[in-house]
Amino acid sequence: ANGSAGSAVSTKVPAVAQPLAEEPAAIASNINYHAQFSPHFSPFKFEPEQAYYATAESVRDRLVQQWNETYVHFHKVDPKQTYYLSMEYLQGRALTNAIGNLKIQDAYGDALQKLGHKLEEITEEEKDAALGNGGLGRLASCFLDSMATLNLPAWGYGLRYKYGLFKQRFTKEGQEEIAEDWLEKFSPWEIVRHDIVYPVRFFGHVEVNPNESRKWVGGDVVQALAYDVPIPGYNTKNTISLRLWEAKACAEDFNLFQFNDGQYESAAQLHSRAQQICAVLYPGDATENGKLLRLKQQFFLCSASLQDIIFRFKERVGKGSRQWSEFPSKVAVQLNDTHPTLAIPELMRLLMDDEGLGWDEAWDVTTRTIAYTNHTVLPEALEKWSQALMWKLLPRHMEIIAEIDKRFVAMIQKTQTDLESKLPSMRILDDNPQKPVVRMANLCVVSAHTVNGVAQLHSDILKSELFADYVSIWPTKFQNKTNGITPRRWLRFCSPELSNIITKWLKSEQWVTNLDLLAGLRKFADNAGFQAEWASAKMANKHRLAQYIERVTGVDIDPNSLFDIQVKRIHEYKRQLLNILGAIYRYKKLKEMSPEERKNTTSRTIMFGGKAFATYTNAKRIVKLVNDVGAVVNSDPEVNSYLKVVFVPNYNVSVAEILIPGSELSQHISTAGMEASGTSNMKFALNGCLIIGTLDGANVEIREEIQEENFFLFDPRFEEAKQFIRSGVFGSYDYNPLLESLEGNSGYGRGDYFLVGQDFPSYMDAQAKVDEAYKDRKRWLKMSILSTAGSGKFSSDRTIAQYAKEIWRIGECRVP
Ligand code: NBG
Repeated sequence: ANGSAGSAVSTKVPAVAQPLAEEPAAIASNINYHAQFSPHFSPFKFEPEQAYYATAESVRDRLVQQWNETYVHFHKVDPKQTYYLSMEYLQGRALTNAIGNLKIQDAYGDALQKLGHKLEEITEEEKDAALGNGGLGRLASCFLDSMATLNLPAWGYGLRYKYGLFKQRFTKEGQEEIAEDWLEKFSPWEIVRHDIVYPVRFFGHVEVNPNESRKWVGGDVVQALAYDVPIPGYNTKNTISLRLWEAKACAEDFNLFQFNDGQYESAAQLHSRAQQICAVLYPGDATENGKLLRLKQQFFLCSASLQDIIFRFKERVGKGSRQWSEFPSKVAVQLNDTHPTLAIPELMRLLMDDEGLGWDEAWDVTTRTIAYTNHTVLPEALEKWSQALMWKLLPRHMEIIAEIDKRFVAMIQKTQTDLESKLPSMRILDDNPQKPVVRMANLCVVSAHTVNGVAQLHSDILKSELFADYVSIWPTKFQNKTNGITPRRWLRFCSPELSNIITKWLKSEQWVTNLDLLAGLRKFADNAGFQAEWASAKMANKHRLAQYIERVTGVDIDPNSLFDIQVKRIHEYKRQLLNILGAIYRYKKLKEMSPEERKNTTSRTIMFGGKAFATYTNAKRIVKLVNDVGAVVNSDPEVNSYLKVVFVPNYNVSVAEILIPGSELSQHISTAGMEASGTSNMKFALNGCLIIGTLDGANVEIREEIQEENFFLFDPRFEEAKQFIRSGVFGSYDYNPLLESLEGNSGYGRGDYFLVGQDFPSYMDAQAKVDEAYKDRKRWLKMSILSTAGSGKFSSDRTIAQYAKEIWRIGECRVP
């Protein structure tokens, strides 16, 4: 690896000639300096766009300084370090967050004012970094913020996609997807590390040496080049890295001979093949080509990251010597879902083929290093790769996977004979002659030292259903780590109004890093003064949201109506269909009422947001239905002061930062058992928004924390009755086939699989309770305050502290 060239890190940080500016005047001159001497535009132009880039660069100077200090400190202390491997990071914008975490908002606000700009305005110039699809990617980003804030020695690894999540536009036909070029100009938040480059191989074959050792050779080799994004912690010097890999071909790969012969395309063939790897987030995998590309991406992330991790492990040894058996006491690797599963055979390969370890030693190191988080039980989302494809792309890894499978089978046959009949579904390789596949989740469960779910209910389901057969072999392997969200982005910075009130009444800002302190608000829940301030902050946020809706959709919404929001990826199990059916029913009833009767109803604005995967037909139909309903309802003068239906286009992190603070009711109504956790539910609750939801994912725990009476449970009575039968109260006879016929779900897509019809009546009952509650302002405000007060548990600081203690076994490493 080129990365291994050069010497160890110098632990002496040369002092910066001038300390970074603290005073607004000095900051303004620093911003000016960047506008002039790091020019990206024509001179003498200082519109909001130029002001944004110059400001970002000036903030980056500070980050770079803290970042270097952090790197050197980690190097010196040499603690055990966690590496979070994820195919997705939904970072959103960075400027407000960086300035906020560094606690320099006021100085930067003043500095910009001197330069004729407003901080709030120039932050709008930043494009969202949307290198993720939804909850899983945003969770990874919240985790990075918490790792930095908790001063943990931890890094993220991911891919630097050129095009992130598509931009969503609506036409008469429905949703249209447009490529989102977030790097169109450039990102001021990434720094290319020209010295960090590793080769990554694809295809080729396995060579057996005379001494029986094996070597993967031939095929295509592309270079992985590191781009680092600084992740500052809140109120600490610690600034960690998100290292994103970009794929590059070498100069030698360019065939000059062919080019001069006029064969331009084939001359650059290897270059364009390398470029494809990081071209897009989640390439469509309906075709064989698409599948191959996705698998290449996954391997590219795993191989580059592990080479880098091993390089750092060796670098930190310095001149001394270190045993490979110590690797797990220096390195923890967390797999964010099965997407980076190839890290398992890749670590085995690097240890055996490059470092010369034997199987047993390599297996011991690998299994003590790697942990796996499961994020879904939906069968279609459990990754299975064709064995044929894997043999072709990764022949050495397939040998290793086959060996892991073989040893697993032998272990069962020897020590767990009662499980032999379960082997066909427990094995890693599914040798079904029709379609032999590798089951990635099984590979993770067999190889990882810890497997966790993302909410208590979900973790229970993993143990009782999806991974039930493994529990008796490894009873202590399975854990729960209920998800969390960063309180910085999701309250402190997105709702300064509410934050200030909280700080004022709690008489301290400690809650920002110790969210449990919000429980201290409970005693003010009935206090008229507090309620009035709370209501006015919420109202200010509703006004801001209404202005945004007007600007992007042209629809004029009433800030006095109940703001009811459902935002998340469009999926049948999330049941946006149930929500819109409810809206349709409400519209119909309003039409049937007399004008007098209407005056007694609660006015609502129902907002939807979320993207449908480009080839998911039913999801796109739902998007179209919501838009069509909105068009009719919003232009119906008879009822449109009582009901509006809006689809907010292009939902993303920065849109969420406007929607969530302005929300009063949010919907989390997935079919029970299908949403692993959900994380927006936590963001809404934290912002004093009430939840109408099913007993699914983290809703169960949110309801527990904020207390039942502050949560609109839309009770799936039918589900409860079935659950009652399933619990065995009426004997041990297997009633499942009978119950399933009731559900009409003998096959995915048949019958009312997601129980929309089944749950509709009880959903409408719950909605009626919402309307009643909203009419009683004091009661609603009290519930709203108690939602926030009960949200302490859902800080990603708590989640990450638990991972650090119970899975990674790492401790704080604070930069002095
Ligand atoms: C998603 C779940 C959500 C959960 C996030 C983060 C995948 C595969 N899973 O319920 O659907 O909140 O992960 O854990 O994207």
